[in-house]
Amino acid sequence: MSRCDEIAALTDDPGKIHRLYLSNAIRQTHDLLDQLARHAELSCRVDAAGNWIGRLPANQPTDRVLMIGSHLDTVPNAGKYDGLLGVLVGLAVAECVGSDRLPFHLDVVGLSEEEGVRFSKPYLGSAALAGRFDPAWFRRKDHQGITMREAITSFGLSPDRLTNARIDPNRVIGFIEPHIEQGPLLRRVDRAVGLVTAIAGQSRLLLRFSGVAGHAGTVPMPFRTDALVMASKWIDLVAQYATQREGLCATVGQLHVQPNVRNVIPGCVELSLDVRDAKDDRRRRAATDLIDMAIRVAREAGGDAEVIEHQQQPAATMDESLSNQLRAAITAVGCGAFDMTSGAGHDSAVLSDVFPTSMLFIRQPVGISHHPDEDVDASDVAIAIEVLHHFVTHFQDTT
Ligand code: HGY
Ligand code: MN
Ligand code: MN
Repeated sequence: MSRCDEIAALTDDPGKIHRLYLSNAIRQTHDLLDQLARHAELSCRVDAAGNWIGRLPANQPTDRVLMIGSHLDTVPNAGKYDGLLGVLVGLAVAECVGSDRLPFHLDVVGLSEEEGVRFSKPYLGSAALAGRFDPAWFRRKDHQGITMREAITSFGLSPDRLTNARIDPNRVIGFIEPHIEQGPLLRRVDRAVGLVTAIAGQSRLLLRFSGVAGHAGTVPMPFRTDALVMASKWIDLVAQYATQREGLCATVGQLHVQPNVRNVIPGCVELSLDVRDAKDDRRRRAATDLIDMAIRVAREAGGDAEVIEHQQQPAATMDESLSNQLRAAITAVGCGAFDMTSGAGHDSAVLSDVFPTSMLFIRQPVGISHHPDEDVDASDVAIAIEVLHHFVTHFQDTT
């Protein structure tokens, strides 16, 4: 818990918690993790995608590896635990194993970019490990106009080596991601930890509403084609649509208004749409319906709406054998197992496509996340460490 506090102070935005992909705060976090991990006799490295990896070597020659970890980046004004806690739980498990060592390497992984804040592209670190990194992403720019290629280079890494970050799936016994729950369910069912069996899919879109900019004092109301008025009508419809469908979440979280001036009618609005559902067909249908609604609203107002970008992450199922062993470990430490679906996205959704992957959720007393009030009880974290220590020391490789 004190390590979480210490790393929370390593921020790109003084007074708030924010660790942006390949930023100074991330570098400081890597340095601190290096110190902690080396003290526990882990060997540390940062791969070409900026993932931090600390290895507790196996007790005998092998090239097989079990990975435990989560992401190190955060949303702006974040809490202390989303992502980071999973990395530090992994480190604590390696410390518990200590000199006993295991018949496989134990890699503690701090993934570099999960939230997608810097380049509007989530899961970069896990995509690199999975061999799914698309070189076209190098050209994406952050809000300062810095390309991903430039950011990687100025962090001291080599974009041309990025494909080397891929880990051969044949060497991977499994990836386990401990993570705070980010919701209220475990508190409601009174469980310290939960076993994630599936992760909801996501559609992340960028849409543009186009109208006509003009003078705020001279264009009479009936003659306006105000892009922000169109966007506002549609945002309300998005919320109504999702509210009427159980299991569906739809969020407009980002707006860029042009010219964004107080005395000019907005001529153009670009906005994000985030759609989630555990069922991919329902999510896809919702995205299509909401796009159609945007076009209709815009045309009725004399303007236009179009989709600029459409990213998707399908729903993911966790590995059955790993999950069964995690469930057995939860029971072995005296807790009741509880299976659940994750509404939040995680690197595990990407990794589950290539490695046996499973997730352990840790209860949150307030059930709030992506917010500075994010919290977790030390006693629940201790249980998660105990579960994973039991899991790694009793692990049966069935791959
Ligand atoms: O957006 C998400 O679900 C995650 O927290 N990255
Ligand atoms: Mn998050
Ligand atoms: Mn997270």
